[in-house]
Amino acid sequence: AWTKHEFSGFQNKEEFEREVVRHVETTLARSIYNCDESAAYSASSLAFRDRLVQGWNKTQQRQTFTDSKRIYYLSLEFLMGRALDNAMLNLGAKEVAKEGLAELGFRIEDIVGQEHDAALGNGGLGRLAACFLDSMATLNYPAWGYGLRYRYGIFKQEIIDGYQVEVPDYWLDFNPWEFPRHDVTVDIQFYGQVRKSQDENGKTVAIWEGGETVTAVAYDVPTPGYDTPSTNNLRLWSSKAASGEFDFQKFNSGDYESSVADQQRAETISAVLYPNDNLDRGKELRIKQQYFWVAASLYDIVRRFKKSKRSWNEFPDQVAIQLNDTHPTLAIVELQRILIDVEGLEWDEAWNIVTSTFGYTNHTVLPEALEKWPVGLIQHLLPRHLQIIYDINLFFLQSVEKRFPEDRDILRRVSIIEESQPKMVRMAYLAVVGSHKVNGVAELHSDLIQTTIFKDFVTIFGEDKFTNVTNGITPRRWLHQANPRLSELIASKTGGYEFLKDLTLLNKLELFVDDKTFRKEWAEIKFANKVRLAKYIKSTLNVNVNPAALFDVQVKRIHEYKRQQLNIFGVIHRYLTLKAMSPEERKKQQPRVSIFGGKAAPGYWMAKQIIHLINNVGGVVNQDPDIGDLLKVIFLEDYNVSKAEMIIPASDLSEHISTAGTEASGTSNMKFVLNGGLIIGTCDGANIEITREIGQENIFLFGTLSEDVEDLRHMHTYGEHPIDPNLAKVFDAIQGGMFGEPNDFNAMISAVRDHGDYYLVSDDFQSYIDTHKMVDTEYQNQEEWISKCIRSVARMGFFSSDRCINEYAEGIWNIEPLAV
Ligand code: 26V
Repeated sequence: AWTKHEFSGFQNKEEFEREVVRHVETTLARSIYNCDESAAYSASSLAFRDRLVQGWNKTQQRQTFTDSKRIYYLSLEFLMGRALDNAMLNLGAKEVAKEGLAELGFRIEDIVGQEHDAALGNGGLGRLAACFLDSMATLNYPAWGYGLRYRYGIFKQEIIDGYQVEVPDYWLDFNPWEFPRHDVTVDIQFYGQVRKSQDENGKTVAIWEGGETVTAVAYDVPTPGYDTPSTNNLRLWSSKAASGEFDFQKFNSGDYESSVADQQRAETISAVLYPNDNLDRGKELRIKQQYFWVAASLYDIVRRFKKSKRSWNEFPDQVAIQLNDTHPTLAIVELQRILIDVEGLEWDEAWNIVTSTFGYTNHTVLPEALEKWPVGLIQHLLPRHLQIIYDINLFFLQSVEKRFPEDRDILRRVSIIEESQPKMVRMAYLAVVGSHKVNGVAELHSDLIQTTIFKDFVTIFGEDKFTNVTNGITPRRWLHQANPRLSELIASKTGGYEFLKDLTLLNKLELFVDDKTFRKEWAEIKFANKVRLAKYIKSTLNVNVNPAALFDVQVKRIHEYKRQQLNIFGVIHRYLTLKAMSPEERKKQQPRVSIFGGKAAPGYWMAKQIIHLINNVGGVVNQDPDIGDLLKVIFLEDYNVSKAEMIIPASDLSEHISTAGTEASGTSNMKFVLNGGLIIGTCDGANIEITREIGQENIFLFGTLSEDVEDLRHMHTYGEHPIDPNLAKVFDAIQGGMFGEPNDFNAMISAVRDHGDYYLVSDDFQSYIDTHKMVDTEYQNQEEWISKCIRSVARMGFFSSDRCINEYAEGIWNIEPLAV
């Protein structure tokens, strides 16, 4: 009723139905009388795809015609989730599709539910890239995403006997959202040798020759903006054997097997997404992926630039490249190589162009997550690139030495080459040296990188090179798509769906905080979302949960720094407390459902133990007749984007409880608040800015501050540190066998008790428990709770990824929207 879409995919349901029927009968070659949900999904997608392609072609033509500056977002991960629902909403034709599908005998949720998630990412970093694509298209920026077309996305998680088991995610069986471009290919070279030679002017040039070649094939995915014809391109590269490499000689001489093996080896490069492992070190295939993708993308970008016949010094006026973490850092080296070895520019001129083109976003300060590659491996795989890295480092260190002759240690500290055994290339340092701007993803995180890992570089390059761009989320997917009823209610109070394009309009909701019917509808929507999740829990886990209980949710990758162990220890404490109460006393307690979800990296043993403990606790608590509805513990299998869309709107309270200073930003914290849930959290990442925006009375903060973490860790190592007494009782219960074989959890307990409690679980335990008590009390006052939720949502405008993209565009990319 509130839709006022300027740009619409289908005029009416008849038009949509005609297109669906046409695709069923012609593209799918099936009878409409034999059309099941899967076929209806395929045909609906193809119908919408046709509409997307129209806007897409126009957008690309216009970008070419106006020859404006483009932004290229290089990311090894794009966690897109489902595309059909998003296309329907962005094209303003979901209502029409719903009615059309109903006439054909389908419910739209069932059809949308047929789609397999595009899960080409690990977590926050990959989902951020997907939100950015949505915002860049919506704001009409001329932007391209570049990534890898993995045959297998992030693994699927099964829980068997309480343990995580990984299953491959083969997702490409039928994917209507990609367009293979078999004519857009790039040959990528690996290995070989470098020879010095003289060019016609007698100048010494490097020639990289020999080795092997793998071909990159482009697959294009249209990414539509909301309520605009702008549709940008996400180009994903797939690897295949270069035509010369599929050795016909071998083939003909009967060596068929080794010829096929060569082919498979080439295809391996884009075969599988790496799950963030516990330690990010040294896999040759991973660096091959990085170079393959970066080299193909740069070739494409340079090819497009050269068509304009401009001079090279105009390159940074036409091209901005953003590096999503250090994964694409070789792009810096590759562009320098192209400019000096292929295009014949002088080093300094080339380096000026390179550094003006790149921006680098850092997403973590955790030392074990900072990328380093053995020098020997790069030497072997990319011999010319290693020479260039050494030259970049030489010139950089020379300039540093000149400016800081008195600092005897600085060269060792800032060198791109770590003089360890073996020597390593520090990718983050290379990214800093090769970019004109470096940004963190929340204020605290940006401050931390400037005072810790990049401190010396701030001294060398000056403060202006370092900046903050606080992350954001797209309200189209994370409010309108995930929570259509709440979106509609907001639209009815803020003057239509304009807030989806200008999220600060949410502030109009504050006027209605005391409006009785509004509040009632608000509460009904939350309840309905909880009922839906309760049904899902019943159908998948056969556990009954009471939708009137407080739903307490922690869904994110499992990692010690995110502290799911703190959460489950807190749940055990709650269970022990309830068990110790008299039945009368128990009746006064606030019923809770503790909901967990998330994947552990396959090689991260401790994370897998945490999942096991959560499941074992659920197994005991959920059966306990003393407890009933007072406490349920749920682990939802295979958390992913489409499940997030169901879970997040059903939360009353969500947990963002990382050890202060470890979570760069977090983005699910924003999604939960935007959907009318409150959060319990530490003073970490974007929690701090969320608090500033919504008011500290609307958030449950607890725990150590980041500036105190180091001292506490020092005390753990060198001083006395008695364990928190309530936590000790929890450990006793586990070790007494209350939740299965106690030895299974020795390592988890030892990490806290005997090995320095690096993540400060014991230090924060009491304040965590106390804060949960406050939550219980406040939840009992539903009227006040709802007021807090409404006020919070009203103040969340800042966290739109549209604001975030505008900041990148102005502060880093120097690029403007293209009028449509
Ligand atoms: C990677 C690894 C790799 C192995 C060792 C353990 C470890 C720990 C963390 C990471 C994260 C790498 C980068 C990343 O994904 N950062 C996330 O980026 C999000 C978007 O900016 C942000 O919201 C998250 O806070 C941040 O963890």
